[in-house]
Amino acid sequence: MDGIALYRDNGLMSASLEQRRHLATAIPGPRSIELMARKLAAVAQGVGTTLPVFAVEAGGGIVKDVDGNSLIDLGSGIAVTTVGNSAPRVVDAVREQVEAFTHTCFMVTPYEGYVAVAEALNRLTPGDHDKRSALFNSGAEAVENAIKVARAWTKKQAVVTFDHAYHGRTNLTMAMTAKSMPYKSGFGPFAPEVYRAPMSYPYRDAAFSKEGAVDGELAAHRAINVIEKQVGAGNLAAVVIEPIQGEGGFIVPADGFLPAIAAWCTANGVVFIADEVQTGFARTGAMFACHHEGVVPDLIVTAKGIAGGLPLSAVTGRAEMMDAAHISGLGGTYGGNPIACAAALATIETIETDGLVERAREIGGLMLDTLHRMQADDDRIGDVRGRGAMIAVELVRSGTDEPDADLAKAVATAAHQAGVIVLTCGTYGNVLRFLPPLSISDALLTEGLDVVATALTGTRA
Ligand code: PLZ
Repeated sequence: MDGIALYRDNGLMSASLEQRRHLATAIPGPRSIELMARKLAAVAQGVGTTLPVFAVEAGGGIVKDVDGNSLIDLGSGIAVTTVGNSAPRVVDAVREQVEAFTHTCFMVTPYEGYVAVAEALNRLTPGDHDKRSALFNSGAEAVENAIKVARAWTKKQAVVTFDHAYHGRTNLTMAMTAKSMPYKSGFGPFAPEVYRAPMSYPYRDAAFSKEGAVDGELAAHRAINVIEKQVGAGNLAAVVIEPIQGEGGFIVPADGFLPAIAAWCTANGVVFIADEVQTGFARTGAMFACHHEGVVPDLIVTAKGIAGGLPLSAVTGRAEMMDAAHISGLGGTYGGNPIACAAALATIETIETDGLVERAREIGGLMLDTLHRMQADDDRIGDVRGRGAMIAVELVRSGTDEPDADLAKAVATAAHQAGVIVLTCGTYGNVLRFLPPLSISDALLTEGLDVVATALTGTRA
């Protein structure tokens, strides 16, 4: 059996953790309830919880909780455990590294793992130009560093991001993120020189212009017009965009939108930055989402799926731009930690050797089929969209395009109670998103989607 067939039939890790949904107690069970009481007493309430169960073990397509419940994982810890939780190669690499050394600080005494990760990123990211990479800890930190590089290279300051964008929770990335609640409200003042342009959002643009909804170049023209009039290329260091918006609602821009924005940036001396924190590393059925439209970003920001669950992020880009930051201008104590780098190398090897880009495409096909069938029977599914293993449904009030956040919440909660981890997102909070680990079997994935379908039908009663 080839690599993918093994994944399809059994999921990865099937030997050590039974790949079966099983409810031993109600969700949450008594031990989770106890732990939740401790959490409330010890952890700041600002740190929220999607599912009130505490995890003890995870792998393949399953997350097991403290009460012995086994849940189907359609969230991957927000698009992180793409190769699966505790993926075998990652576990071995981490174990070996943790026994050798845990930290020296790459800026003090460097080590090979960091360099090898940079080489892999330079090889795998779009474009065959000369590249350099720098490693950090979180997605937000990498986004901030991409802006530092763009400003150092262009000697300009302004940054453009888009409606529905999400780039993080630090001060600069809060300014770049669109949605106020819960990300920004009350936490200002925000970093200056951040401007917002209109996104191509086919499903919602259709309300204004049927043509504009499907014509990416037209939507890009609208955005470029705003950028030229409200900012001006002469002031603009960078345009930052998620090729498929994540937290904003899995918004796939109309074909031609990304290439047109990228081309405008190139023609105007503006650095084009792709934030592939959520879309990167095989998630969308390509190693990076930019590949789908042949877009070559100047800088690409990666994190999440890069290291199988260990905290690591990166900025990769044109050598001349990356090297515009002066010596010691970039860094941080933990950036490119050796354990995280070992995990990243094992993750990349797993994606490449086991054919996980292809597996993401298969998973996408299966999800789209199922969700389109659900949509045919239920006009509250306004839109089904996404690529690869990054698929969502946008829920609306029957017969309208009015967002229905209550419905999304009700369906997610019912799915949770039935033992399926599913996440919501979207500017309007009305999107159910599916981000299964690529280590899930077809059977578990199908069962998970069935549970969601039953949860949706149940809300009609
Ligand atoms: N850029 C495109 O999706 C993180 C956020 C979860 P960090 N998305 C999940 C939450 O509610 O905090 C994300 C992203 C894109 C940047 C980030 C930020 O990555 O690793 O969370 O800092």
